[in-house]
Amino acid sequence: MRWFGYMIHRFDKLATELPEPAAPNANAAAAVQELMGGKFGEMSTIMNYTFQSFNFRARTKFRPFYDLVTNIAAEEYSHIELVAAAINLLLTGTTTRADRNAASPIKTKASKTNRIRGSGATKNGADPAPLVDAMDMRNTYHFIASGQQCLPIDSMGNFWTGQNVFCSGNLKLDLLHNFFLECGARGNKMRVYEMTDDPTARALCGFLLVRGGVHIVAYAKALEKLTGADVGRILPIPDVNNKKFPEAAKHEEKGLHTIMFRWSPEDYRELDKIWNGPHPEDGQELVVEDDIPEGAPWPEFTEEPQLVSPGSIDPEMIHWYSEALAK
Ligand code: MN3
Repeated sequence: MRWFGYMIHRFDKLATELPEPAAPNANAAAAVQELMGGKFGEMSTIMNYTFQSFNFRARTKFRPFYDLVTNIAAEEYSHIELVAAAINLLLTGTTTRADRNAASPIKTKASKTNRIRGSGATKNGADPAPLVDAMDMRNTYHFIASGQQCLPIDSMGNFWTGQNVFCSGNLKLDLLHNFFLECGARGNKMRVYEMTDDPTARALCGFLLVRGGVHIVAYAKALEKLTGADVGRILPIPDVNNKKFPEAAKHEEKGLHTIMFRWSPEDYRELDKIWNGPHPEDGQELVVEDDIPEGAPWPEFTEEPQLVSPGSIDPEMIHWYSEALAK
């Protein structure tokens, strides 16, 4: 098998480790959706840079710029994955676990309308509603359209749209857009951070502030190399340094804000023509690393039987699987 001929090389790892939520938190998950499917979310960054890379003209002449946009597009995949994992961690356990297929009848709290005050019992023997808590959650798609999982939507439940992709074909304009997109994304991350003190959401925002910060500096440097303008002088946008956020500062202490990873074993060799010199905010030297980060394991997401998620499995298949494992 020849690994390096494939277009996409995927690893079953997350970009960074996410802690368990302090408690299940569906409304924090709804807020974090902005970082997935919002106008400035990770779906927008990946699709903007992907389309710009597909459409890039005169690649030989503008090789460092092509390499930069294309390489950053690859990193954005890991950001979509990480946002998904954070949302799914926050949603796990947000409704009462109950299995309608279980031998004994499901025992959960009664729905609000049928509840007998202070008893947990229902009037007239009404069937309990294990998803009743979802009635008060900001995003009911999480419980109706998915099994308490992320969707390609923003924090208000609007589905992501290709209208968020800007791809003018003019390099200066596209780079200026990308710089603006990353600054807008940064503003959104900061505000989601300020909305919740949940450790999962804040770890996500902290990491994305650092890696998104790399992309802000990358597009600033690209505009500088293309035009001579000193774009780095207007940073940070918005006007708070990443080091003010503890979950971002811990990554910057290890220099994560100075590294451009090369997301290919063979290609994108000219990143260092743009990614070089001092970081515009703290003056540390920028470096291209030829290896991608090791990553962290995906969390194991518990079954949610009240949503029949993931549902049952053929007993013979379980038997076959346990036999195969025993060998
Ligand atoms: Mn990103």
